[in-house]
Amino acid sequence: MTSLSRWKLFIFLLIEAIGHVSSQGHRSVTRAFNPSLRPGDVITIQGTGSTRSVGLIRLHSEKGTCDSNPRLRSDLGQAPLSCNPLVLKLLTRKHKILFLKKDVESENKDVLIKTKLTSGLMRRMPYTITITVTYTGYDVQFNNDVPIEFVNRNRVGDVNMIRATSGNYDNIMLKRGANIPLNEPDCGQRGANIFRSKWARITNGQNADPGAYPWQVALRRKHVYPWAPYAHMCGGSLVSSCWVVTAAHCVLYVGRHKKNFMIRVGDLHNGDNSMYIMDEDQQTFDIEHVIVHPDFKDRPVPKNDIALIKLVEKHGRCARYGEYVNSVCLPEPGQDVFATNTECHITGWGAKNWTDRPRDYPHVLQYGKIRLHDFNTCKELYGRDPISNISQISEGMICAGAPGIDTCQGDSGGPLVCERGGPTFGEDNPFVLWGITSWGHGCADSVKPGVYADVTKYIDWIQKVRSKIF
Ligand code: 4AZ
Repeated sequence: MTSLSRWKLFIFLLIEAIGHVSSQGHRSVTRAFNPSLRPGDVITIQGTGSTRSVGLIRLHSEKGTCDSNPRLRSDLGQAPLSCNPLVLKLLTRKHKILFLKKDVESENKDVLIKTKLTSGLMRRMPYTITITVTYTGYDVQFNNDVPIEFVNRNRVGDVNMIRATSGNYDNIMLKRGANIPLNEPDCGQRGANIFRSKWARITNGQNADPGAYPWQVALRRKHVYPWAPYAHMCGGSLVSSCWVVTAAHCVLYVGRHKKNFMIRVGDLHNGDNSMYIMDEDQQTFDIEHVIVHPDFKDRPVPKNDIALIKLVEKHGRCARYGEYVNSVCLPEPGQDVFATNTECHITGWGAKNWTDRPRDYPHVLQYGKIRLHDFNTCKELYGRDPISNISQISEGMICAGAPGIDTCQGDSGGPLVCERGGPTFGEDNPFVLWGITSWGHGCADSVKPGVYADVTKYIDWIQKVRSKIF
C-alpha cells in the first residue's frame, strides 16, 4: 500500500467515525398529544439516514377495537388494550429506502407501501417525514414531496401518541392547525330523507323541510330581558364542527358579551315563547371566540360584513353531524364558480315583511330560491351614497334576488347557497356557501336586490383565522 493510499484510508475511516457519532442522534423519540391529533395538525419527524438501522414510526391511538400485536405492545410497554394501528417502517438499503406499512389488521404481513423513491436515503442524510391530519385521515410524506401513504381515519382512530424507534431520530414536532382543510368530505350534503319538492313554496319564502339546510344555525340571545323578549338575532352557517360563518354586523356586541349569547344548530322551529318547539336534533353551544373581519365598516352600508364564531367544545368536538346537522362547503378557489343568473337558495327565520316586528318572525325556517345578479348592474341599481358619494355596491358584495323573494331583517348572517354543478333537481350535489346575508334597501324591493357578502373574497381570511385559533 502506498503512503497516499494509507492516507486515503485513514481519512475515510476518520470520516466514517465522525459520521457514526454524529448520526447517532436519539435512538427513539416519543411525543404524546393531548388532545389527540386533529384535522389541520402537521407533525414533522426529523431523522438522519443510517445504513445500520431500521426506522419504525408508530402512530398510537386509543382505539381499543383493533387487533393489537402483543410483540409490538410489549416492545412499547403498552397497556393491553392499546394497539399500534399504523407502523411505518423505514428500511435503509444503501441509497434506497423502503416504506413498509405494518397493518395490525393483517398483523403478520408487512404491507409494502412504496419502494420507489426519487431521492434515496443515504447515510447521514437528514430527512423529514411529515404527517398531515386531514378530516379523513393521515397523509404521510417523505421530504415534503414524496407521498408515502394515506391512512384512513376510520382504521386508525384518534392518534394520541407517535413514537419513532430504532432509527436515528432527532425530533417530533407538532404544529397545531397548520394546515386546516377548507372543507369536510361530506360538506354541503342535505339530510338523506328530505322531501325534495320542485314546486314547494324569508319574504315570500316557504317552510323548509327538516334537514334541507342542515348548516343553518341561529344566533340567539341567551337571557330574555323584559325589555327585549325576542331572542332570535341572526342566522349563520356551520362550516365545520366548531366554526360558524355569520355577518359582522350581527356580532358587534356579541364579542364583548359572549356569555349572553348562544348558537343553536339542527334547528327548524326557532320561534320564541309559545311559538317555540324543541327540535329533536337541535344542539346549543356557547361562544368561545368572535372574530370580526378587520376591514368591516358599518357605514354607509355594511362592507366586509363577515365574522367567524368559534363554538365552545363539548368533549373534544362541537356540532355532531346527522340528518339535520352538517357543514356547508366553502367555495374551493378556482373551482367553484357560480355565474350571473344561477339559481341559489336563501334561508332564515327573519321577517316575512319589512314592517314585521320580531314577534311576528316565522318560527319554521323559511327558504327561497333567488338568482345571482350581475355585479355592475347591481352597482348601477344602488348608485352612490348621497352623503359620501361612494358607490354603495363595492368589492366583497354580491347581489341576488327574484320577484317578491328576498332576505329581510333577522335573516342577516345566514347563508346564500348554490348547488355545485347547478340546480339539478333530485341529485345529491353539495351546496356551497356563496354569500352571507348582509343588507339591502327594504325587502323584496322590485329594483333593489338583496346584498350578500361575497364569500370567495374571504377564503384566505377564514383559513388564516382558523389556523391561528385552534
Ligand atoms: C337586515 O336588516 C336586512 N333585503 C337583511 C337583508 C336585507 C335587508 C335587510 C335584504 O338584516
